[in-house]
Amino acid sequence: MTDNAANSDSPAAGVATKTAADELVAGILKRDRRTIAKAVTVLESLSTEAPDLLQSLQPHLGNAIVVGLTGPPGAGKSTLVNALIRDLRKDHLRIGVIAVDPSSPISGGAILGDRIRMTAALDDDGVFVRSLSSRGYLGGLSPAAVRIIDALDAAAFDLILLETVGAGQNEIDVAEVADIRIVASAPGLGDDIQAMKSGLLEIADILVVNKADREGAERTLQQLKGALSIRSGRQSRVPVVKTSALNGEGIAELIAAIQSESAKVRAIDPLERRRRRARYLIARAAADLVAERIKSGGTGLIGKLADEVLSGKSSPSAAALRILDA
Ligand SMILES: Nc1nc2c(ncn2[C@@H]2O[C@H](COP(=O)(O)OP(=O)(O)OP(=O)(O)O)[C@@H](O)[C@H]2O)c(=O)[nH]1
Ligand SMILES: [Mg+2]
Repeated sequence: MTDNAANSDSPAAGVATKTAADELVAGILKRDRRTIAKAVTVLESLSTEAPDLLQSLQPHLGNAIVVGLTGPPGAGKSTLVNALIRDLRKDHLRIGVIAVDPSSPISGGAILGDRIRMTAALDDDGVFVRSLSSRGYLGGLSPAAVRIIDALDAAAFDLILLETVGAGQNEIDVAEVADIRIVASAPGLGDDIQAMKSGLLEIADILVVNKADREGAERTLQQLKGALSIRSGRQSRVPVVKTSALNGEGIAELIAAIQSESAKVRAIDPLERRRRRARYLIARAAADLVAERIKSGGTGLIGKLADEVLSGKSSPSAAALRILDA
């Protein structure tokens, strides 16, 4: 993938991309499905019109609520998305879906699977689904997802469901850009609770035990409740919902939990919610840059601190703080 944005340096190219961006925005505001798809592709691949498009979208943002749905591979996230779409459409809510395809070997076939399951809604103008592959994004997967959120927000989707596998940090990060975070688990994934570790429990606003129709669901539910009960503050009050995405059990309760969280999100200034996403993107970029500098810097302060960490005189965090304060 190349960064075509560099081509827009000449004044003529600037005018052309501005016009192209305005046309895209006009189509998005009319909720034209093909234009939305085109705009999403422009933002996904950061093509020439992307910077102008992002700017032109700004006055039309702030309505959508982004719901991150994450959890171990095979927990039933895509099936849950499908079940949620089915029920939410009964209330005429417009639903956008960004599915970050898993690359895990456990569910290697899921890319096609997700498309097939979700295409049930493809002739419905109130639903838009885009799958993103986990690799090859200029500037990273999370920034690509955040850009796409803007296009779907302007296209008046009320809820944007962001499905990611809670496996690597990048995927958890994607869920961090959400206004509401749902973490799904299911019995029989091996290490039930273990699978929820690596920070997943901590980020959840709503916990789901899916596959309620399977043996062991009640045990997983009790394990999760047990894990929450020893936590304090907000985490101890996180609702745990048992669902069967296959037969629809518990989906109404899950939607009620989402609505209850949405009410809290609506009380926050939309600009502040978008600023949080921007801060997150800057923090990510900063972390990458700082790490690169530190890893390549062998002399000066960094070299001295490396020796101190090596000898046990400084801890890595104490050394990091000294670099930030320098
Ligand atoms: N019995 C039962 N099976 C389910 C349920 N929900 C999903 N499944 C099945 O579990 C398998 C995985 O479902 P997916 O929806 O692809 O799971 P996922 O979490 O999206 O998986 P990845 O995207 O690969 O991480 C599929 O075979 C589903 O049919 C459920 O409630 N009950
Ligand atoms: Mg999936």
